[in-house]
Amino acid sequence: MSIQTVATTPFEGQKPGTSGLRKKVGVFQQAHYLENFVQSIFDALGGIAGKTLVVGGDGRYHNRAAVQTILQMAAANGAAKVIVGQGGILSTPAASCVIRKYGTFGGIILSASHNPGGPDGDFGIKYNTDNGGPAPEKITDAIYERSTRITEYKTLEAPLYDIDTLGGGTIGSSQVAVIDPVADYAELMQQLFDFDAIRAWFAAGHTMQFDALSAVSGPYARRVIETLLGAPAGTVVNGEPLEDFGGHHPDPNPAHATELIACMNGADAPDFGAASDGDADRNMIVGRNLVVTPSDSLAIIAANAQLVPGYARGLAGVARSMPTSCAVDRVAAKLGIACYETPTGWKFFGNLLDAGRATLCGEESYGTGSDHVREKDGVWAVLFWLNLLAATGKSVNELVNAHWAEYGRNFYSRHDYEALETEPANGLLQALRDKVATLAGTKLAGKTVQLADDFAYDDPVDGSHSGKQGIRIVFEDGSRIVYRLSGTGTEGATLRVYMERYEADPALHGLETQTALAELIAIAGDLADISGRTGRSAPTVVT
Ligand code: VG1
Ligand code: CO
Repeated sequence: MSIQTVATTPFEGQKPGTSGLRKKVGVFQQAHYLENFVQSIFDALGGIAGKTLVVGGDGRYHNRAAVQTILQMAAANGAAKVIVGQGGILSTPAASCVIRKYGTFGGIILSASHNPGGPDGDFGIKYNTDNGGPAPEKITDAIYERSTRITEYKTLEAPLYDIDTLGGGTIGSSQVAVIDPVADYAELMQQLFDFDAIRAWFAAGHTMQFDALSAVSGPYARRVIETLLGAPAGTVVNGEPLEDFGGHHPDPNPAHATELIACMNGADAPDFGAASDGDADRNMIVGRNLVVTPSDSLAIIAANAQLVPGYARGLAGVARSMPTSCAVDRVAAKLGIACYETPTGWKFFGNLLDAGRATLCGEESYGTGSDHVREKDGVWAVLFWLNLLAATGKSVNELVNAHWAEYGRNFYSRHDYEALETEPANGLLQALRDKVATLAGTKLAGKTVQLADDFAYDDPVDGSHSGKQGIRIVFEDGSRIVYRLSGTGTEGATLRVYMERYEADPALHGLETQTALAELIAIAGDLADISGRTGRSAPTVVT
């Protein structure tokens, strides 16, 4: 085995987006492409000599090959040790858990999350720091900067390492530990939730369907929900992680998790339905004929956290991304705790969690989590709901309706326009940016605009500034429209339009969401001239 220094030239566009670098598999398969990015990570960190890294991914196509590349490069760059999930598998929250538990320098997570997989699908890579969370912008900027100037990378000429057999070994002069990808995570879950109560809930005959969408949550959900909590075998469906997710689009929302929705709307639906995404950091919570919006889920979790052992001590604060509905703000106000509003992307929660300012965090995009790790966590959210069901004896529908009765309902929807041409999409956003300066105080379709801006965030912990995080239009009645471009897509541009309206009157809580938001949807379309600028008469995905 010898260390090779390979000459290379920069690739364009190795700029991490909302959550790491995501590209088509074919892009990653180009000679030197992955190597350039991995070396840029190592260089931006000041080298990894003597350090311990965690490596794993969601098992999608190219995961195994990428793990081998990273092992060889870590060894050539002098890493003391690499901890790898067996088979190259680690869900995103499990990777965060392992980094924290073993106090490693950081970790590399291989995933394109909810994006489809397979040879024609997407692949992705991101770096997480020693707190277990996604690298903050100053590090991702440094990685990108390095990638634009890279001239060489180091790798080890070595046979493929056996990542399927548990245990220790060496590659070059680095140690390798192949670990059970589920064990540490399952142990952490047992510290947070009332497993006895949930076991009793299942033993009493309650039923559940967890749809893993053939992605990485399968092994985690099976071990925790079936093995440890005693749910019958078969509770977890599509539980085998497949390289192409069995053709599923592994995004847990009503548009993509159609099998689960059909099941939960059926005559003999189970009591509880849930799904998770490609890398198991997202979750969807479903009752009979009811999908709980992620924003409501965050609010309900916050409002009932005292029922869950790991959170019974109370919440330091809560945080949500800007486009996420304000439902949790009402809970925070009632609890008398802080509520932070951050830009989209989990990396912005890290400082708040580290500083003990927030205990729970959430995003409208089916992401919920807490200070137990530094990623959003799909299986954790499902266990939280199971704990609430077990502790209250109530159904999902009862919990949601009681929440709305107490706090009012924030009707909420996101409209995605996918695979737009980049130029017109950028033009649409720029035109809005130009408009917002003069919108406050004016009326749109009879509604007075209270605030209009391009959201910017000043991190209260380290003072870092993040601008241009989305156009928001807030009306005097508290309803909102938000526009932003996705930072995780791999094809053209994706425009996301978010609409929210608060309704206090319980008599109106049963309205259908799109009906309840019709006025705002019309204003959003007109203000941005969505159909004129994009040529689309309807969104691609409505959630
Ligand atoms: C999307 C979501 C965002 C989430 C991000 C990563 O980003 O909107 O809330 O944090 O995906 O989630 P964007 O830039 O496409 O809107 V995951 O599960 O893809 O790591
Ligand atoms: Co994900």
